Amino acid sequence: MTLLDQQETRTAIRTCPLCEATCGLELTITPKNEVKVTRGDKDDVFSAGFICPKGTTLGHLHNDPDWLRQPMVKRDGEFVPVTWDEAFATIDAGLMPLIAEHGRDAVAVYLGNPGAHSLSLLLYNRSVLLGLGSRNRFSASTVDQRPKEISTAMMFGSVTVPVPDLDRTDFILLLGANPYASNGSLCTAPDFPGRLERIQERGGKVVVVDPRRSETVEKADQHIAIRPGTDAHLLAALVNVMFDEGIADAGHLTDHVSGWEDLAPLVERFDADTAATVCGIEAETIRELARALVNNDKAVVYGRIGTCTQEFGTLASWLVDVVNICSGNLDTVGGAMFAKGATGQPSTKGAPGSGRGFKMGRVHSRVSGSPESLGEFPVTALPEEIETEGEGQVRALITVGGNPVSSNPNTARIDAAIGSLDFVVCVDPYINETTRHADVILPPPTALQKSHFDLAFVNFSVHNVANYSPAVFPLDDTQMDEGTIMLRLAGLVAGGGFNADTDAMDLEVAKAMIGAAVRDEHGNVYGRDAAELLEMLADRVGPERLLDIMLRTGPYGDGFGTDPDGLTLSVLEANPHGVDLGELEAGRVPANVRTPTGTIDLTPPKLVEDFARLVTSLDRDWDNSMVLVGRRHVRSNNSWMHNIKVLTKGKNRCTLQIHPDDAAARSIVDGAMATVTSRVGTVDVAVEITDGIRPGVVSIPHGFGQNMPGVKLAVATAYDGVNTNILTDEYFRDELSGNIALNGVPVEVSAAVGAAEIPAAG
Ligand SMILES: Nc1nc2c(c(=O)[nH]1)N[C@H]1C(S)=C(S)[C@@H](COP(=O)(O)OP(=O)(O)OC[C@H]3O[C@@H](n4cnc5c(=O)[nH]c(N)nc54)[C@H](O)[C@@H]3O)O[C@H]1N2
Ligand SMILES: Nc1nc2c(c(=O)[nH]1)N[C@H]1C(S)=C(S)[C@@H](COP(=O)(O)OP(=O)(O)OC[C@H]3O[C@@H](n4cnc5c(=O)[nH]c(N)nc54)[C@H](O)[C@@H]3O)O[C@H]1N2
Ligand code: SF4
Ligand SMILES: [Mo]
Repeated sequence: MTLLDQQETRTAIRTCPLCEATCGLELTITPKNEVKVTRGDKDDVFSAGFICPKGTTLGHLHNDPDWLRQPMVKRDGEFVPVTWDEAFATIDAGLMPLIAEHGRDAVAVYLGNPGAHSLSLLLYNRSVLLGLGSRNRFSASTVDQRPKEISTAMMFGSVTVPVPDLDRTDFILLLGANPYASNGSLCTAPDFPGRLERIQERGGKVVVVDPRRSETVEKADQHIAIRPGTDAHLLAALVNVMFDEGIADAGHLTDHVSGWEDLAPLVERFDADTAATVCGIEAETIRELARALVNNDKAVVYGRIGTCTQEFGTLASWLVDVVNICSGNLDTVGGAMFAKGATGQPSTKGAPGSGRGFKMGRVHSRVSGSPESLGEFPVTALPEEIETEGEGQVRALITVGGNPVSSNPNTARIDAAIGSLDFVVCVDPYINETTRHADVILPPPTALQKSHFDLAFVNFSVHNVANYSPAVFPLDDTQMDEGTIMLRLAGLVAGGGFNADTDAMDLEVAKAMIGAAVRDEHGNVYGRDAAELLEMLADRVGPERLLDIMLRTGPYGDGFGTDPDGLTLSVLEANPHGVDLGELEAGRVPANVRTPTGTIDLTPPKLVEDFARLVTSLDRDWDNSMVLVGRRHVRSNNSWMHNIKVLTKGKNRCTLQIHPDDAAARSIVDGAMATVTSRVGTVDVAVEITDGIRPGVVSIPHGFGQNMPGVKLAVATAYDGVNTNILTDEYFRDELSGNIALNGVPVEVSAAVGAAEIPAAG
């Protein structure tokens, strides 16, 4: 390296947008704009230097030759690069006649997971949804956390998810979560594993409920190898034991809950012995757990994807919070607590202590009558809406940062359904399983070309912080920023033509946001002159202007000058390592409750109704079948990071984990192929025999099998793997929410006919 190089090499500090842990990173950038080193930012107020293998690859992603830098239009079956004007004109010509003829519901929207990690998408998705005006909205939330959103909204009046107070608890019970692989979810905690280890270092205990001996289990003090899909039974039994032994006590919440008297009768049949048989665990384990949760001053239950994406997902999600309340551990230090995000959330807006509450099922999907929740239908209803003819049939699809062909259940069906559509638009950087069906692909810039603020995850954080990162690299001439893509699409679908005035639209979004803030009589700018406030933001446009409004009117905000020490975007810009807003506070209830009664509803009617299903299931023959569950690996990210060579090298990770007894009974050999069949499909997959999985359970990770015709992911396509969603079943779902059950899927497993040794992935 020459001296000149050294002088011009620069450092960039930014938050990693790849998962929910929100780690601060330090990137060393050469004068040629190459990312030379990526390490954890040791001065980050939250992550203090932590980084995982994925976090080191932001530069690889930025340079991935398969990442599209220019819009693509399909002509004669081939994608050709075009200008943005051509791309939007093609969408205008394809989509608007369909809308004119068949109405707005003929166009469905699917919002994927990266949207929760993108500032621009979080701010501008809504413009597209409003501009389009279709009732057919879908998202990855219903292959994920929707049950938890629904259960907390029913209990607290708005989506208000309590998080485990990881840094202060002395006893944590984790169900269906493997933070050593996932780095945590609905619980934002950089270095989640380190935080768990510190619980043990201070003499506390980590207990994990998981049918597999996961990486988290390996480090835990106790493993409860539950039968998949029976977490709600276990949790109901914990409530049963607490009442039965007379130790249930809501503590300081006693006067702020309703339905307490109804709990014991509700869970009456879930005594420890009965539940133990269903869950396939020891009754005494359940009793000991119940006592430990009550007797420990700082104890908490945390449930994640294994508890959501299963047959009783909403019940399990609800019971996690019920158990926390019954053991006196909700809204207390070391228990389950509420984050106070810097940009405000429903539980910090409007009148403290009560609200309009939550409603779902206000409309139902056309074909199967699946209920709407949070303005969306469950994705389990998407294929039938495309296939079934009649008024309101879905004929076109807009995907935004989503890969439903890979991530949604019953791949064969969703793939054929999307393939049959008249028009498909994808806001997506890759040509993958879903976007190969697109007529037009609108690629966003890479993460390093976008500014970042975790609008979503500050609301699930185990410590209140705020970090803003400016873009590291400018856009290429052929690129468009993601917010502008969305606004232009919004203007188009609203009928404004292919070349909407996005600056004017952006100003309208800002005006609407300020308008709402000055009308909120409980807010910090109530009654102020909206035009004057807008004038104070004159230097800012786009996502930064909206973010500044949210920060300044948020719980720590400067109120546009009323509190000179308050938070603004300028403050965050001056503090690249983040601003520490303090530990989570106890005693947020009842101020953050938004139910009409002002109390936490322990027994929401829809959940009590659904509980009947759980009771009926007690009589099922649970030992009857082999079931499939999923898993994650720290070096992968759903379906879209298998194209990064450094993450995919090493041994094949897309294997069928099976217990030695189950393998022996089927003459299945380690390293050979097995055939797995469900109601909807069959796959042949490489076998990994391990006693780290419960007998009767097999596991395949998702996001693999990216070798469908037309996919342009050079590295991912070459990887030996299968798509486990060929097996998952759109009609095996949590009835209340319509959320998919990805875990506990009944399957049959046998040795593959003519099975050959599978080569290791390169
Ligand atoms: N490296 C990496 N990180 C990720 C992702 C990724 O793909 N890769 N994805 C991100 C996303 S989108 C999410 S939502 C989060 C998810 O984050 P987590 O919720 O931590 O998800 P997993 O790591 O899949 O761990 C789920 C565990 O549940 C277990 N399990 C399966 N069925 C059951 C059941 O019925 N009951 C119980 N108790 N356990 C069960 C599985 O064996 C598995 O160990 O991770 C995020 N982080
Ligand atoms: N069997 C099984 N299936 C599962 C799961 C499981 O545990 N088991 N997990 C489920 C869960 S938790 C989730 S969240 C879903 C995820 O479901 P999806 O969100 O549908 O799928 P992803 O694989 O996350 O794909 C994300 C897409 O976004 C694109 N993308 C990446 N970055 C950006 C960006 O910055 N902007 C835009 N516009 N696009 C971008 C990628 O190219 C990709 O096409 O999968 C679910 N599916
Ligand atoms: S844990 Fe998540 S946020 Fe942290 S570096 Fe890894 S991918 Fe990025
Ligand atoms: Mo997810």
